[in-house]
Amino acid sequence: MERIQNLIDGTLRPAESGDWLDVHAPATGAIYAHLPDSDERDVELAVQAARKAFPIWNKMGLEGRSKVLLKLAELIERDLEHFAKDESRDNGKPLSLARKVDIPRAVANFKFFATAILHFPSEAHLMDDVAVNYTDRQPIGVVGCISPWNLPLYLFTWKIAPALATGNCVVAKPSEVTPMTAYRLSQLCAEAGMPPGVLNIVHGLGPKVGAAITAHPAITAISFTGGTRTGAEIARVAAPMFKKLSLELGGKNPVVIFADCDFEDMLATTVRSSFTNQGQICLCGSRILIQRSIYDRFKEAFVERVKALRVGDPDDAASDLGAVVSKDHMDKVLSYIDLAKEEGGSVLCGGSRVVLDGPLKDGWYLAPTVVEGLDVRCRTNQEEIFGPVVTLQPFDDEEHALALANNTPYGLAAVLWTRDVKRSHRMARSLQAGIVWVNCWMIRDLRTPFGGMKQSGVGREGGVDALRFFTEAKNVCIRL
Ligand code: TXE
Repeated sequence: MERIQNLIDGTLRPAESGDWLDVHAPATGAIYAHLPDSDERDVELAVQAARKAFPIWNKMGLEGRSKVLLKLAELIERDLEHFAKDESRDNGKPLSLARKVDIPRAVANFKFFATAILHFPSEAHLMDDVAVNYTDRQPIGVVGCISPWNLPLYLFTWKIAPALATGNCVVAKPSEVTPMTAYRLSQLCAEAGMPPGVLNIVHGLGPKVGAAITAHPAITAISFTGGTRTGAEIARVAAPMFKKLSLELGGKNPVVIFADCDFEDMLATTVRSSFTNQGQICLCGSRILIQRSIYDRFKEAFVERVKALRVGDPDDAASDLGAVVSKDHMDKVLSYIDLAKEEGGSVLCGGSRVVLDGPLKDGWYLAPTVVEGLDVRCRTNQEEIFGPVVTLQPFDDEEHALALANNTPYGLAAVLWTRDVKRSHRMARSLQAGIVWVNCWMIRDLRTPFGGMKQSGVGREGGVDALRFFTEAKNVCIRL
């Protein structure tokens, strides 16, 4: 059975503790690998290596760093099929999705930031006959990147690529639930020409490794994506240490459907925005709000489409949904379906575990589930479920739609369906969300600011925002 290793100071090595944790394949429920059960000793070694590497990495300059990151992108692209298979096995997502979205996006993250850094502008401010100011953006030093299990390599690289491009050295922790593709990446760093210690990957549990990264005084900035509760814990420890923090947390995203939308386009996209990656994307729309005049038409057509979705072997190209990421997570989602019923909801389709045949019989599969009849304030409509479960609610007019859409503690994304241009502008301004998609979903331009309002997070990543987050701005003022 394969043993995943930490990457510290350019060396692949086990945890200092010598202990191992199990890695499961969600498709079968079986243990298929082990990962190091690291702790603060491994984080300390990683920090020391990163500090040592910092001047070397900076001396390579923009061009030198850009070349290494582009090479890394090229190597992932070369091994795309292996990466996609590993991602699907580790996470349970359909192989077709890993091949089409996850791994190409990891490649794109490296390419984007490797070139963005070459075009990163700085400002100058001239004061008449007095002085000139310019902004010098320097790397921070050693930064921490902590990532989740839903889009493992995609989100891991979304953090480490800008951190490295701007000249920082990184101590990174992938999710213990899905560590495999970050390990594969660590096997390519030397081939890409990355000096030892520039990127360190410490595997293990959040409360041990993640907490040690958060508390380490030499790690002065932390980029985190994960649950809101974990984000609050990180902020509790890091804020009094005055660390820079970027927190990308959960969502409870509304999909607002007006009667004047392109119905067929909306229907097909809403099936995707509900159930892609088994609903385990922070950007999935989990509360579908439908204008009352088309509520019944939508419900009938949507439920018919959802019933036709195939839950199956992630390796089978015909599977629309694979397995959810863990048994714990499956149980959590099932408990929310029970809660929805207790709260008075009617399950229109799905609502249970799916048991497949043969070697997949113990895998963690859930039927895509649609619930209606719930009040906006109930827990099912307020808390993040993060699985293949959506609720339907009718609304009367724009004002009512907004009241429902904004009535959660979250504010990550919103989807709006209408052919009325003026309404789309009005609604987009008033929806409390970091991103509003109008007549589309999941179109991502890496130059745009990405992040959430309210309990969906603090700060923005992507494009210039990421480059700014991972640098310290210094105003240099020179007397004329
Ligand atoms: O995430 P955690 P979990 C949501 C989703 C899900 C819930 C819990 O609703 O059901 O969060 O998921 C590390 N200090 N999202 O528990 O624990 C952990 O090891 C530092 C939304 O799996 O937040 C992992 O690497 N780090 C989300 C990372 O944090 C800690 C994606 C995220 O795991 C830590 C995932 C600690 N004390 C879950 N404890 C999104 N926004 O996309 C854990 N970690």
